[in-house]
Amino acid sequence: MNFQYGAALLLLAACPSLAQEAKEDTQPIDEIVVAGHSVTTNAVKIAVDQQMLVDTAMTLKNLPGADVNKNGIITGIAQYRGMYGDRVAVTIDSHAVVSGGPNAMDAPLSYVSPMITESIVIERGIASVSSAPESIGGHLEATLARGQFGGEDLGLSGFLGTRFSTNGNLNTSAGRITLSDASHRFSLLTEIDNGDYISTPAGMIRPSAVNRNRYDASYAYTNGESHIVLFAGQLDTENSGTPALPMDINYIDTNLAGSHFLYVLSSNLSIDGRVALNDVEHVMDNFSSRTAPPPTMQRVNYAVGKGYSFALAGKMDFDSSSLRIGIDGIDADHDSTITNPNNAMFLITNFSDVQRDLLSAFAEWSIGFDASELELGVSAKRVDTSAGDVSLSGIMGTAPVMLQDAFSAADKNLTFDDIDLVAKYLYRRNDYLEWRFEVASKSRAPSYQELYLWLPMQSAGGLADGRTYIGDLSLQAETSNELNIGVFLMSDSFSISPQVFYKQVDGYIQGVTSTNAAANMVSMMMNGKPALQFSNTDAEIWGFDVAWDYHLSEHFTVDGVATYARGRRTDVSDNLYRLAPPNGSVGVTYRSDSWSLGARLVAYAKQDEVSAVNEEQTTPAYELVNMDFVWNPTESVRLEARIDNMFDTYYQDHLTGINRAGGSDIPVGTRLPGAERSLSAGIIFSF
Ligand SMILES: [Cu+2]
Repeated sequence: MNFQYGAALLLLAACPSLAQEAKEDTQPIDEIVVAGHSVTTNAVKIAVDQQMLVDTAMTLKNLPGADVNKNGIITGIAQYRGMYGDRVAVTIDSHAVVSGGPNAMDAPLSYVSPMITESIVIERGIASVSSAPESIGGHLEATLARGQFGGEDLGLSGFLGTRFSTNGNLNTSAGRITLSDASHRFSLLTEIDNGDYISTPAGMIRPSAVNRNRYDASYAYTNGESHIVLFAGQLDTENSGTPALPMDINYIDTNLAGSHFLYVLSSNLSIDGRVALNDVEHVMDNFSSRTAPPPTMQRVNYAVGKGYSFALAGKMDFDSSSLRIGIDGIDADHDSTITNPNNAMFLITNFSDVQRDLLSAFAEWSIGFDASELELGVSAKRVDTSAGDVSLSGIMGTAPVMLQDAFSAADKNLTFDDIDLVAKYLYRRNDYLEWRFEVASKSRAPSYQELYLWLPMQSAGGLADGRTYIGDLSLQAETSNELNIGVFLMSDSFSISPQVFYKQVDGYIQGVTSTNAAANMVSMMMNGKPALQFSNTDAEIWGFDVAWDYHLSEHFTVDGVATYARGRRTDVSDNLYRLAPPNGSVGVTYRSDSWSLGARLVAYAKQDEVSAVNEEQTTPAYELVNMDFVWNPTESVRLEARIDNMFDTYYQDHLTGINRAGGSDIPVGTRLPGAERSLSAGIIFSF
């Protein structure tokens, strides 16, 4: 605890006089536009619907600090500054989504199909306590493109568009129709994604097909100040490949519904709230999309997840400050069963009646000074978890039965109480210079897999290291004490925004070689290696990221980003698993009134700071060149074309994972290569 207060005092003492150089506001002085994404000291904003890709998570690649752990073509897990998975909070229209797959096959960003997603905003640096209750690794907010309110009379608006990529005959088509006037808005959205196997310079990746439909219907009302939105939606994914995982998606069926509102009571008092529910029914298997193993080894995993999230907050505005107080929570239930289609006796309850309920109360005070802004936040969180008894049948040996008996006898009702503290200070020195200092202590209670995985399995939230894991009922929450310092410098033609960060993570939850003899016996039979048990270790992560742009002339811009994050254990000598290697890009863009043409060089360094305990393979460095062209012949028509990997380079993205699927051109155990030279084209008609 001393660290937080000490650092906060140090921070305040180091800040220049608060009253210096009066300015009207302390909004970010400007934004840097890199590859069409805008970067400020506070946030990175991506216009997702303008990106030609099928997996929205891929928009995170090569943004300052961000990347994506990719286990399949639509199974991208957000990574930010060395953290990923449950550590990074992803919200959709400020609602959390309960994932159904114990291996994160339906990671939150798989719910926002790219052509119907308006934007993703990454909170740069440390997430505010009001953004998401658990956000130790940062926060991303995705917004669906549900259209705008209209004029006095009811009118129709919307779009219809399709994109095609030669590689894998990948097609994404989407449309929106909105009926709206100044106070009512009714919208229907749909996107349909289909594709075959992806080709690389080393051959085809099997299975890498994609079949996904997404639907959303919404109604919104506003009186100009207050508003309410109601929505219902569906995700329908079928037979999609996840070659870095032991099984592929057979189907994912998710229903989503919810509402959020803002009610302005008076000029200085408002309340806002939200509630959303979703349920997921998911089947994956290891034989229908990839080469089937022998009949005795075939598995079907049926998983369901359901739950809801809610929040209620009030905001009071005073002369030069505002106070936001609220509660939020996420209740999630999970069940997962594994069977063998060739053996009616075989059954494992992987997760049984698992519940994880989070409740948080927060207060956030924002104080505006002449040239600066201070935000102080505190949140108190309680996570209650429980699990039912488990069973198994049709399995040889006494070790699994010992694990089952031990798990059934144990107390599985657990409670985690934690407090998060966040302080952010923004200082605008003048029109050309802005500083940002942030300090926080953030926590995360263990995930349900980390606690309740009782039989060694690979259902580890998408880690995809090929190891089998068991949970630990005595796990504690992990706490990250962190510091973030940023600066934004600009002149008439040049802007740059570097940030440095350091996180000390106490109790960092990570698999370590198990000492449980029964678990190790089961694991040895499965893959010849002992199990890894989720354990509290210690770690530190540090790094920097930067975005810059330079306007050569009215039409020509050069821009770039660079990201560096380094993570290692501090209790033993090892590196953290699956961190993006140092990477960066430089692009040049020519923009006229109706068209633009850009070329971008993307470079990733080798990654040899790998985790020994996860048996992580190193990856060599590579460079790629991509080009894109956009033309608006009229206001309502957008034509797009893209070449990815122009020189047909063979490369392996360190975060793409190792192939686990037999019958592919890529040998099992080899890191999956990136796509070969691919041409894409699209047309979008707006009305
Ligand atoms: Cu799955």
